[in-house]
Amino acid sequence: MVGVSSSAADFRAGFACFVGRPNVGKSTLMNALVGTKVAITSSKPQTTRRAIRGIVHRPDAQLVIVDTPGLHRPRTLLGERLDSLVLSTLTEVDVIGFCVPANEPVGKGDRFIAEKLAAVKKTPVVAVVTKCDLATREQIAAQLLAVSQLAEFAEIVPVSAESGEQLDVVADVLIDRLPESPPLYEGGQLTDEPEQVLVGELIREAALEGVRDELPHSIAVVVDEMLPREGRDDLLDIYAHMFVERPSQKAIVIGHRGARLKEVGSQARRQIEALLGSRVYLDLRISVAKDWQRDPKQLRRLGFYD
Ligand SMILES: Nc1nc2c(ncn2[C@@H]2O[C@H](COP(=O)(O)OP(=O)(O)OP(=O)(O)O)[C@@H](O)[C@H]2O)c(=O)[nH]1
Ligand SMILES: [Mg+2]
Repeated sequence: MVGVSSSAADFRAGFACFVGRPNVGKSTLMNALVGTKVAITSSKPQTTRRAIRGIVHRPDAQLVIVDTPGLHRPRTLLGERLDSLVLSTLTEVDVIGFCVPANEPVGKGDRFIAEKLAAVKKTPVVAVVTKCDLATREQIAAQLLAVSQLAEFAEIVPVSAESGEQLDVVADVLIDRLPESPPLYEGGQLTDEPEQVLVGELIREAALEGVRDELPHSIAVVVDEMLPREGRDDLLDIYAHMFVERPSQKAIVIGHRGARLKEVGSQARRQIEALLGSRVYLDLRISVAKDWQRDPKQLRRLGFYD
């Protein structure tokens, strides 16, 4: 455990999770609160596929945020697995942050989630109206009202992860609902995701850039090996595999004479080097794992368990 000068009595620590429809800004908000990129983000819905923890350190508190995949009516076995991951996370946290964007009408998807949250009776739910920089004051006021009519919430807070406005308020209302406890993680630790997972996610994020339609959902990445180059302490060799579901998708990702794959590789490498603070050689291969989103065996191989 970590040495802190304050006594446990005036220190709070615990878990909050962010839930909401896909693409409402959950991961961006977690990253903004943590102050670094823990989870990848993209303009494509269903970017997050794991419950990723980011840790906010304050002198009076430690807030562990669990970012979850967007909750939606699933169309594939992967979708079902992700939804059940979210639902099991709900029961394991001290407070739930239900994210609804300021710039889209409250709809079916939000009501679907509000119903699921109502079933978790013991845990307080804070509604977070995200992306407020994309809405006018009037729109934000109307959205706060619309959200208040969805269900009973402990609080409703508007925020913008982009501009940083109200980030401190979101942290405050979540921390208010944490138990008194000594810190759960070492000071300075920002996530407990293994490096290999973060690296795989950065590769997937780079691959999501510029692809459309169903393709973003079809991409999965596995990092097979990460090891220092023999005889060198300044270079890391990373062997990774990208999977898509069909040969036609493989052709798109590779691009004309391999141009796209090369671009994805160098974009990912820059991000990985920034994360690890080391030079990186990235060996990135691509294979077809036919219809992996619907195949229990392939899902297991790609790290999605039931
Ligand atoms: N302008 C603006 N854009 C935002 C804000 N928060 C998120 N975004 C954008 O919204 C898109 C989705 O953000 P994510 O954080 O990936 O959304 P998510 O809810 O984690 O999505 P899933 O993981 O797919 O469920 C990205 O293009 C973000 O840049 C915000 O506060 N302001
Ligand atoms: Mg996300």
